[in-house]
Amino acid sequence: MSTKKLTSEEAIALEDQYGAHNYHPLPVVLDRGEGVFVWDLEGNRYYDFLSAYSAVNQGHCHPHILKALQEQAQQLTLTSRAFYNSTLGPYEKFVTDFFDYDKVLPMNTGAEAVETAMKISRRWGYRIKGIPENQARIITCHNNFHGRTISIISASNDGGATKDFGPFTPGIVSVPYNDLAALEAELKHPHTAAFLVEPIQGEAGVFTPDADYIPRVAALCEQYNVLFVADEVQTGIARTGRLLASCEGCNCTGARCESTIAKKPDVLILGKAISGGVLPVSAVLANDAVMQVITPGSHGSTFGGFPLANRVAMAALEVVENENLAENARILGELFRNEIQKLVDTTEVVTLVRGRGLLNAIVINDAEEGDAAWRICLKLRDNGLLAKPTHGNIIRFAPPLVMTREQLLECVAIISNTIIEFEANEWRK
Ligand code: IF1
Repeated sequence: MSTKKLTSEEAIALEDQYGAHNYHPLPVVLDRGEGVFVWDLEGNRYYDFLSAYSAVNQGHCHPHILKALQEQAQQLTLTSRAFYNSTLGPYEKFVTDFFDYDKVLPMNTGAEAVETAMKISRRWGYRIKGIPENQARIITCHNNFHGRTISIISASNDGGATKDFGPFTPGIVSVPYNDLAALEAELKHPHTAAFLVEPIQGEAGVFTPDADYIPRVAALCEQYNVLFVADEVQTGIARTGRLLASCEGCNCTGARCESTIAKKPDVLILGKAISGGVLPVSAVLANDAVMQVITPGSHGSTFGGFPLANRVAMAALEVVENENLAENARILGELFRNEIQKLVDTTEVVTLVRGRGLLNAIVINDAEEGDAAWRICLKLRDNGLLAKPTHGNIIRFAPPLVMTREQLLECVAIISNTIIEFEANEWRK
């Protein structure tokens, strides 16, 4: 590879010519990151308000995580699971203690972890609940996002994600989100193995359910002997102001889970930030009564539980604990929503702000097919802040959790000024 630095224009042209067109990125080419900031090829600095979809909760290139990566990279990177490795046991002990579960099944991407949870659910359904062979059902929610595999998109009602990828995996039913009556009706079906749910729907536009939804979901699942499977790939690991969003109804205040007035998920799916965005690391956690259904040969992955990932994930979780990221997210999140609410009260362009912790979104007063949110994101970029629309007229705001109060207030000013300028110069014109 040549050592000459590309221009942003050249980098975009290369991606356009040689890469599959499965994305429509905001036109900015990132070249370097540190903490809450990223820089483009021309050296312009931006606040990162996406954090790689909440994978970089610990901030870019966190030195504690990079140290673990570098040390382990020089010692041993990959062994497969055909042999034991010296980092896996310590990591498994660490992560199960951290989240208060008996066992973990390590994987790589979020989608793989969701697939793993679906397999665990089906096996549990047959072997423990006694569902007749090949009859197991998994309940999911309308407007969910759990990943891109064929079985996962079989649960999706997003045409863009599903069109012409059929036939789909059977045994998946769907209910409206935040609707306990609809859920209960499906839970009653004796062949139901699991309810798979995001504690907050990210892709749907940071759709935040009623405060008692998740605790009541947990109770209903227990009542009907159905596994409560929480997809915390995006919401987990301090993002929403708690270690886990599905513990919202629970008492614990510390970084680690100390449970519990609320029932924890029977199966917990983690990804993204469990590595601080350094490597694809994901995990499925459950207690022995559930995880025992997984037997040698029934599931695995070449990389799942690899030495590099094990060390990196431990370091990434240490950062979450040592730097009180859950508490910081809770405090800054409240400040952010309060400040942005002042903007909502004075502008016609934004109709509402919602979210929990530092997973927030604003809704732009435009049709879903409109381009106002996209144009605002271009202006935010020009003003030094990167965010991306979801579902057309919604803009998600999810900065790294290592942000300071001063930085957050500076970002609120960028967002407010951008919207005010947009209203003056481009709105309805
Ligand atoms: C893309 C959204 C975020 C997830 C939940 C599993 C996965 C994801 C709750 C799969 C992944 C991503 C992937 C990314 C866009 C994105 C996303 F906008 F689509 F919703 F984060 F907000 N469960 N989310 O959110 O994890 O296999 O990707 O590691 O373009 O697909 P993965």
